[in-house]
Amino acid sequence: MTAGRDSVRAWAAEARHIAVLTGAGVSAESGVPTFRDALTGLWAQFDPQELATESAYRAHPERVWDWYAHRRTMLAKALPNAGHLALARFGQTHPDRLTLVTQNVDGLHQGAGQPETIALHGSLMEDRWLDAPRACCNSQPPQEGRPPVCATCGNLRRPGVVWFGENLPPAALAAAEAGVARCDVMLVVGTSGQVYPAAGLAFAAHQQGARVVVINPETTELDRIADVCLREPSAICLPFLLE
Ligand code: BJW
Repeated sequence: MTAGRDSVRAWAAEARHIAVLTGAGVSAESGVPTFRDALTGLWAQFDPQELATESAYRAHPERVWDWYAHRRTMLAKALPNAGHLALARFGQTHPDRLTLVTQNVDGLHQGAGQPETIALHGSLMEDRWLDAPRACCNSQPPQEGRPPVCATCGNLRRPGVVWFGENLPPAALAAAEAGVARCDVMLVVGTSGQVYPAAGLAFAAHQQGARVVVINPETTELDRIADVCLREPSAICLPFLLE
């Protein structure tokens, strides 16, 4: 693997279509914690099975709702960083040449000016009904509470994110797959590549012959299919590659 950041910059400039898959690391420089970083990642402090599954929510709705409420509060202070902004500027300048797919639920790509971002794992800033809403759920606003509940049937609001064991939004996954199918360069940025089906998008790009570039200060599960691994923070690397 001899190509470096200058080669990748040239590939990006020449590419017909670039697919980008981002993960939590792209927001690390905005102060948003990742999941799996050994010291600072959310899963270093919390057990995902006790927080990021539907069964955990049904068992302990207050605990899980509070954890998400805390993360929402933290996120309210976060701003897009130079990596988000570089991607957004590229998308604005070359709207037909970019498919931006994120696993992040923080809305920072959209906030940077890329509203077409495909959000595979939902949004931390939204919520929805846990069970299919009945007429009573929609005819009156949910009570204030933690979590909000329909006063008539007891249905709960839940965070609008995708938990383990849940299907990804079908339209988002289909749009991501279609964008990847068009790409000749794929940037895999700030993700450990451990979570599927998102990580499978990089394998699809590799199998169709696209150049795959991993941007991450650490090693990842996807390095073995990468043409190049750039061991840099994304807020430094992406502006160099795309501007
Ligand atoms: C930097 C940096 C800087 C730091 N610059 N980089 C196939 C094989 C095996 C398992 C499965 C499979 N298919 C499905 C599964 C099961 C499961 C899964 O993948 N499990 C694996 C973990 C083993 N997948 C699912 O359950 C998915 N659903 C599904 O497949 O449905 C079908 C189904 C139905 C029924 C039964 C089974 C299957 C859903 C996955 C949902 C993931 N949800 C979460 C939580 C969202 C809500 C919340 O926020 O609380 O999504 S988990 C968490 O991981 C979050 C993330 O989006 C996701 C990915 O994490 P990410 O972004 O990669 O973060 P990290 O922390 O892992 O990595 C950060 C990286 O950044 C690191 O590498 C750093 O080095 C780097 N970094 N600073 C650049 N400055």
